[in-house]
Amino acid sequence: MKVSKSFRNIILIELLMPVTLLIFGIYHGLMQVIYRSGVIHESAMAKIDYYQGLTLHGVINAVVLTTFFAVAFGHATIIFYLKKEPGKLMARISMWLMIIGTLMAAAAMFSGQASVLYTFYPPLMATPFFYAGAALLIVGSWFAFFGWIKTFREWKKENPGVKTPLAVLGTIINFTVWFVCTLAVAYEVLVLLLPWSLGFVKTINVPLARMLFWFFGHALVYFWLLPSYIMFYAMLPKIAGGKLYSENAGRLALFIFLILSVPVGVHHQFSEPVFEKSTKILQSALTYFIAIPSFITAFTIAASLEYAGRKRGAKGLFGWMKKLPYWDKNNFLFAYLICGLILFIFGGATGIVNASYSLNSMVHNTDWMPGHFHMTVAGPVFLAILGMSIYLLSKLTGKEIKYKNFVTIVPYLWLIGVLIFSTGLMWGGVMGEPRRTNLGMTYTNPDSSLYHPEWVPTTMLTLVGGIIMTVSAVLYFWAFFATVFNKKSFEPHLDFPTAEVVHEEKELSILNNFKPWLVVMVIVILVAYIPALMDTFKYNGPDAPPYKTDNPMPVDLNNF
Ligand code: HAS
Repeated sequence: MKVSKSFRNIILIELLMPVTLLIFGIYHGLMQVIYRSGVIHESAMAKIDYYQGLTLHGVINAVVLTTFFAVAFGHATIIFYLKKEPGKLMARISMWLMIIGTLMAAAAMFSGQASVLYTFYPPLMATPFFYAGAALLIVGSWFAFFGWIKTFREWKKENPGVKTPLAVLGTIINFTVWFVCTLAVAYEVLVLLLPWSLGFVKTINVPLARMLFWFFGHALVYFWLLPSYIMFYAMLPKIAGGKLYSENAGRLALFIFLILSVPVGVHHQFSEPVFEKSTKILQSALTYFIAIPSFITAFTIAASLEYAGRKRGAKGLFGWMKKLPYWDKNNFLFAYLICGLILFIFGGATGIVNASYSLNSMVHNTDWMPGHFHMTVAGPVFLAILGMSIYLLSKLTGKEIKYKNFVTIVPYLWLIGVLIFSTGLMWGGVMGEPRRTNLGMTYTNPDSSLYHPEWVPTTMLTLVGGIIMTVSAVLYFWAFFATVFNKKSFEPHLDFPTAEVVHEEKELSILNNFKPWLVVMVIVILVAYIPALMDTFKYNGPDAPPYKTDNPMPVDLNNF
């Protein structure tokens, strides 16, 4: 379908800006494995220190790229599946707020005034520019959502009784979760962090701030994930040459994400004494429930892929796996989505380990954790973003993709890289190797009295994986920017491969109605978070003064 020039430009800017910034994000990822494997024993390289680089890596890759992509992909799904363009004013306000916010946060990080990592936990303090920039990025994404709600309501009026398309259902659910969870982080930023970093108040309630962060922080991971799930359900079966096994299963999975994405944040805080045991056990149990929609997805998508394989002539129990279009460069999205799914098998299994209250105490704050999350956010999420970004770039500019061989090989290289990288991290993690630590300064430095020789092979393995991942990313950038500068060769348009269902299912009104799910969502959040909130006031110690990463003493606010 044709898309107006202004909307094409909005979507393209929202894809181009984060992919450009991603060059820095990937560079700092490589630097992480170099520092930590003890190849260098420095606290900084090219005047960017370890924590500054780690902050750039996390914020660019996990917050900026994902938020911009979710908005750009959201615009595209709403326009394509509802055949209507949302209001341009809202979309423009959204884009500009996100750009200004990102530039403010980037300036703060590059100038070394915000080395607080992507979780910006107090009592680490950043310049107010960083917090204000992060807030603008989030508020900007809300405006896009407000525009879609209006368009969606109009579509409903014009199409009474018609089922909401699956991709649109996923987009609306994703941004509803996002809106609710970002209210907490907006409160944290505007009411707690900004006044503190502006010097209006001297101290901060650390447990409250961290609890508000994780109210947002775990829902954030599903906000990252759901665009990939939309691609798995609505597009992958068609890309694979088959059909979707069950659309009702997809709808159910998406609605479960709506009710359970938020009330599980305390599972990031099991080791924090401020929460009562009962609060932790309740959120641990809810975390097991939030794995259910992913199990539903695993079975539904595997069945859809099996159907595709059999249609391509596969025989036997597992023969379908061999018949899928892994190397079809004119159908390269398949490679991105299947590699993401394979990584997610391991990412999901390690997540379930994390969710266990007792096992968590073994792995919390060790390298197991980045091992887990690189097989989730750097797995299905990142690969779907890469594949779909270059796909949309080509369609919306009317330019053929350059270096399709590179584009097709990227996800396989990335898959191999991440598997090696995460194995190194998790192997080290179960031996106590700490995360977020410049190991090369001490533990992997033979000249240090703290030298830990057993962490050398694990960090070396991580280095090998990290180098393969970097090579894969460089090939992607090569193809992406070559496509940007390619000549226009066809009429720009928007088109998504859209899966049909294997068999028509009974229409269940509950799977086409947001209201009951929204009510349950509010109830579950209140049940899970009222006790957590009470705990942060009941058991917090004295409020804390600010700190910076390079000094164990509190910051002198007059000289900050
Ligand atoms: Fe997690 C920590 C638990 C999913 C990201 N997680 C993190 C952090 C990040 C993150 C970034 O309970 C670190 C935050 C920090 O900086 O401290 N996580 C879970 C659980 C799940 C889970 C239970 N996480 C994710 C996803 C993420 C993500 C998704 C990003 C997108 N996670 C935790 C916990 C912690 C945690 C604790 C805190 C730990 C601590 O102590 O700090 C579940 O949602 C996972 C369910 C997934 C599955 C897998 C389904 C498999 C599928 C693939 C099927 C394959 C097919 C292909 C069909 C059950 C769908 C077949 C075809 C062939 C050809 C083979």
